[in-house]
Amino acid sequence: MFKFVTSNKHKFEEIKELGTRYGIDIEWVNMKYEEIQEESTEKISYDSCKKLINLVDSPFFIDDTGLYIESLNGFPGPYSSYVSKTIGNYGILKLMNGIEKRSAYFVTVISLNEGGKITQFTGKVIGEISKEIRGKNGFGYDPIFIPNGSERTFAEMETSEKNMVSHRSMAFKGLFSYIKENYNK
Ligand code: ITT
Ligand code: NA
Repeated sequence: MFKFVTSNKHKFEEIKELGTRYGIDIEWVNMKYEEIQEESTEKISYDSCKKLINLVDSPFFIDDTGLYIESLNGFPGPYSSYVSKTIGNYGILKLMNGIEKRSAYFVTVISLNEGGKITQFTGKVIGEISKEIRGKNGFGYDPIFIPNGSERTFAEMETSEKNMVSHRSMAFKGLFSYIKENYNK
């Protein structure tokens, strides 16, 4: 069975919902690991995966995600976790006060380890930062992110709706296709 190493219960719940639809069983390894401070989500994800090779049985994967706000030159990007814990969604809205150009995107980079061989899968969703905090579902930046084509924030959607368009679901579709092809499930 494939293991998903994350300290974030919400990430696991999203992936479980997707896995069920793809007929792939995922086991949660609830573990917090250190992340290097880097510019690229690919590098952070790769490095974290590599450090876990001797700590978790193969095959396993991790998910590294960042929110990139265009008018803030990509901030918080690789600092998404720290920024969420410090200034949070109110802080982001304050920084964006008076700014009309509100486009932003989420990127997820999954790194899969199979016996020391690492493969990556990327997903992205473009949208905009809302003008107020809206919705109770989801986690992190979900209450301030409206994906293109919707009027609602991710936090105003059910998990299954978020999974139709989200960065994470796009990356996992890549992973799940790979698993189906290579493990003949
Ligand atoms: P793990 O590293 O243990 O998986 P984490 O919550 O630290 O969990 P990330 O570093 O990938 O995960 O997340 C960076 C930040 O972005 C963090 O504050 C999350 O709350 C936020 N985030 C990640 N995915 C998100 C999503 O789908 N919707 C909203 N916010 C998200
Ligand atoms: Na993380």
